[in-house]
Amino acid sequence: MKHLISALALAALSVTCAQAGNPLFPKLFTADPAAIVDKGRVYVYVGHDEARPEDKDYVMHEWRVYSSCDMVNWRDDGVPLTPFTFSWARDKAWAADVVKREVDGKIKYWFYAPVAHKTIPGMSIGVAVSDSPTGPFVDARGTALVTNDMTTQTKISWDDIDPGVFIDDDGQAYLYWGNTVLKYAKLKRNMTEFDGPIHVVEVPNFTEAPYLHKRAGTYYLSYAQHFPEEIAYMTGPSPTGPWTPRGVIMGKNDKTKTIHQAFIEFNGKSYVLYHNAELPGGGEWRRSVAVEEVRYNADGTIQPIAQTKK
Ligand code: FUB
Repeated sequence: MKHLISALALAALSVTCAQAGNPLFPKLFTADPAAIVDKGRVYVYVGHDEARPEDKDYVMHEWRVYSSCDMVNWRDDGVPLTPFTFSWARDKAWAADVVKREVDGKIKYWFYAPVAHKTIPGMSIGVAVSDSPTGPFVDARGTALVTNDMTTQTKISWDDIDPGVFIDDDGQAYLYWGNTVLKYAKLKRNMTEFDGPIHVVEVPNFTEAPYLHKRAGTYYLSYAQHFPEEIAYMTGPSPTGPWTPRGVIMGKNDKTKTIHQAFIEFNGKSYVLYHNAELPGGGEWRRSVAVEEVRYNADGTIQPIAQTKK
C-alpha cells in the first residue's frame, strides 16, 4: 500500500512537471521573477499576469511559485500568497522578492511584496513570512513597511515598488526598491523593520527593478533603465557602493516595454531570470518568464546576454 501511494505521488509530481525551455512556464502569463535556492531546489516566484487580450493595464491578483531540482523540470507549487494576505492592501501583485533567513532560531522565508494600499494612495511594500518556501505566507507586520507618503521623492504614486532584498555575509540585510528613484535602507535582524534612514542612489536613466547580488566579493546592483526597459548594472565593493556603471547586459523586449531580472547560482552555473512576452498570445500586460545562463569575465564584468526562445 505504501509503495502504491509513493508511486501515485510520483506520478502526480511528473504531471505537474513541465519540460523546460523559454518561456519557462507555458501554461500561464507570468512576470517579475524572484528566485531563491533552497535544499537543492530553485524556487521561482512570479506575478501572474491575468490581463485579457483587450485589457490595457496590469491585472495581477496573485503570486505563484514554481520549483525545480534541475532547471529543466518545473513543479507548479501553487499560490503562496496574494495581495489580500495583507489586510491593509487592495490588490496588485507586482514585482516581489524573497529571501531565507533564520530569525529567533527558526528558518523563515521572507517575502517583500509591492501592493496597492487600501487607504494610502499609491503603492506600498509589505512583508510576509512563512516556514516554507512554498508558503502559505502571512503578513509579518500587520502594516506596510514602506508607503508612498513616507518616500515622496517623485510625483508618481508607484515610486515605491520593486523591492529587492539582499543579506550580506556579515548578516546585515538591505532592501532596495523604487521606480524613477532608487532607494535603499538597512533592515533590522527581524527583517520587518528598517534600521536607519532611507537613502537614495543617484543612477542616470534608472527606471525600476533594482536587484543586488554578490559574487566573488563584488556587489552587483542591476536595474531596468529607460522605457522600453533594458537591464543595466553597476558594480561596487560594498552593498552601498560606490558604484561603477557597467552598461547594459540585456536589451529591450519586442512585445512588452518592461523587463525584470533576478540572479541565482545553481549547481555550479549562474543564471538570470527575466520576463519578455514571447508566450503565444503575449503582450504588454501578458508577459512570460524566461531564463538565460550568465557568464562572468575574469574581471568580474558580465558578458552581454542574448534572449533565447528555446
Ligand atoms: O508587473 C508590474 C510592474 O511591471 C513591476 O512592478 C515592474 O517591475 C514591471 O515589470
